[in-house]
Amino acid sequence: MRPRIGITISEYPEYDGFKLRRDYVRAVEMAGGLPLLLPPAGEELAAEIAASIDGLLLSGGDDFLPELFGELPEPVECQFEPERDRFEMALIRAVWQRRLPILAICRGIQGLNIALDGSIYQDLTYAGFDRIAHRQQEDMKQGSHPVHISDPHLAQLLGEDIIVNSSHHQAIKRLSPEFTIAAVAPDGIIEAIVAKDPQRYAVGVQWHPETLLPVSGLFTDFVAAAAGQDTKGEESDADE
Ligand SMILES: [Mn+2]
Repeated sequence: MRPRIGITISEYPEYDGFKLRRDYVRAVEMAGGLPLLLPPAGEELAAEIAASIDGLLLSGGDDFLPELFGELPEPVECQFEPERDRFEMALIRAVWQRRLPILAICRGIQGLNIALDGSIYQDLTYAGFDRIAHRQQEDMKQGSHPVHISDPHLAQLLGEDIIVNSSHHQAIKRLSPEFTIAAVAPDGIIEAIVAKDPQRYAVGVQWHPETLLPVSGLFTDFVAAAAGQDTKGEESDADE
């Protein structure tokens, strides 16, 4: 049986529906996972949904409401997904409690950080970060800015100095106490985080590995963790 990978999806108010770029589904499938889409639902369903998956992939999307991290809105242009925000906060905390593997992409890394007591910059330009274009003009199939990866496990998978794609105007401000910085851009923006607890698999990246081919090592590593084959060698399969 393939590990069941729950993938969060975006609100699509124009259609009174939901949407997801197919790259996420393709990457999970190619990495050996069973992709299952998780639309925003009632917060009270989060625990039950967490109990029915083996790993959580937090996909990209629009901006988080500032009230979720205790800030008033700044005069910046944002697009919000309030229903999705509420559901994802509950889902992330339920999945965290179950200690399931998590891979968080773009909006996902921000949500993971917010749900576990971190905060984000509401707009990088407004916050004074203007040295690097984190909203690249290039196609997302190619990279645009460098990141330095300091986490040994991610560096082994991806390399220490790599070029990533970038399509975000927000980023982590106050890091959640549950995480360690795993990669930074030259302007100091946090581009990846990993769980402090080595017994947990939780990786967040600010870039979009799902659009890069061949399928990123991040996905195979995450799906293997969800399958219970810990690639870090710190947990044994016999634990369950
Ligand atoms: Mn970036």
